[in-house]
Amino acid sequence: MARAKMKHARLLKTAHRYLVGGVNSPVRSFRSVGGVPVFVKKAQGSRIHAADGRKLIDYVLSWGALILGHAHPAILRALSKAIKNGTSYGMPTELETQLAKILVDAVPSMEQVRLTSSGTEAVMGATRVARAFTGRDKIIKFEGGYHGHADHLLVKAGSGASTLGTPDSAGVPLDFTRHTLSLPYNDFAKVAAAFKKYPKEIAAIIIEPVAGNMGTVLPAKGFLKGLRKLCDRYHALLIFDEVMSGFRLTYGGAQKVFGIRPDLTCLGKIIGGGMPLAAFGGRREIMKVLAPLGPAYQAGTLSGNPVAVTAGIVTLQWLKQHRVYPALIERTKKLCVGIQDAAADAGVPVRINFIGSMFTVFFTEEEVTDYETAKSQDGGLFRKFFHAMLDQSVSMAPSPFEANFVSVAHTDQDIDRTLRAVRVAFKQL
Ligand code: KE4
Repeated sequence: MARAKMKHARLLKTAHRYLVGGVNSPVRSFRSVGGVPVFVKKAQGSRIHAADGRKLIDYVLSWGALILGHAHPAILRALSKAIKNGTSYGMPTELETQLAKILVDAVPSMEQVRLTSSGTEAVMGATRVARAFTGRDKIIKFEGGYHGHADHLLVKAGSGASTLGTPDSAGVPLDFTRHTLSLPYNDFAKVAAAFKKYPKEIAAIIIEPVAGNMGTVLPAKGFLKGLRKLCDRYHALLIFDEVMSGFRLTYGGAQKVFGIRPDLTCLGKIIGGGMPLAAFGGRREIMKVLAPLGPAYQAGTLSGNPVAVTAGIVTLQWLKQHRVYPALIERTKKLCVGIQDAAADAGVPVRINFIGSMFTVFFTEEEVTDYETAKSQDGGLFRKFFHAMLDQSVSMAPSPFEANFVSVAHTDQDIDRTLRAVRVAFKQL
């Protein structure tokens, strides 16, 4: 193991010279868990091939994008053909219309969509459309919710229902967040109070219908329905940020599972099949405020490029044709119940939140229903567990505030092997 870590340390040292923190996205740096990040050489199915030669069972899966597993043959075949036609034209293609139709057919609340290259851009577009459509400025988000790194959504947790946002990042002017209210997830009373305080000023609520960025946290019974009613009552829009949950729980959005129809939906990750592609969309009457039809500007050089769109089309067609969800959900449940049983046998306090094929192991006795309770977990235990699993060649999300994912490429043998590693890891805590 020491040699493996030295290999990554050497790669990190060189990376540090040219890349800030040696990475292109902070969470990959292992800052939350300590130690040296794993550099990957390649990946296949449920495995990543680390630079040190080890093959790790992967539950990060490019942060949820790879529901079919790494380097899926159908995607590779389609990409190798598509790339021969060029990589990007900056002009419309039939492929984009085909993907848009697939999304509209799969997500009934989306009558029209706009494709982007990242979830951040999709959320930026959706919140701008909501503000343009309603003519209002304020946005409600939830503590522990992450919607990409747009200035106005990098907001510190609010202390009260009507506390206007303060930046949660350097470089974000106070003015840019003063229209953002950040409230506790699952706290309906606080949301109702905010609408009471600002009855004609709130453009939208943006929420992860299943939270994944405080760890996996499910909406309380009736919470999403309550938000829908408040938005209807105060003529605000309900935005579901399904960048992570879209096509993760079922074919379409979590909105189908919970039976709630948002006004706007953001998608990403899975819909790009591992390529840079995201989307936002909603009712035609709302989306028509968007340029070139309306006054709300949004654009992107590589938006809807044929290579990324091809990966998205193949992924979504595969998900629709192969009915992958029942087995995927069953396998995820087997893993999570197995971890819970192992924790009980080892006397380790854990709470596991899981839905569809996403899960988080929280080292706490408390039920985790929001960011506060997510923060009650024992970070030290998490770090030890994370590294004990990595030392046994199981790669999990390197942060206690993230979700893990299972792909259709994960076999029962992978799950059994993971559970054996879990039992060893719990003994080391
Ligand atoms: P991107 O800009 O990273 O494509 O998407 C932003 C985003 C928006 N909405 C939700 C619900 C998301 O989960 C994300 C991005 N998720 C993180 C993982 N928690 C991406 C990983 C990273 O930041 O490196």
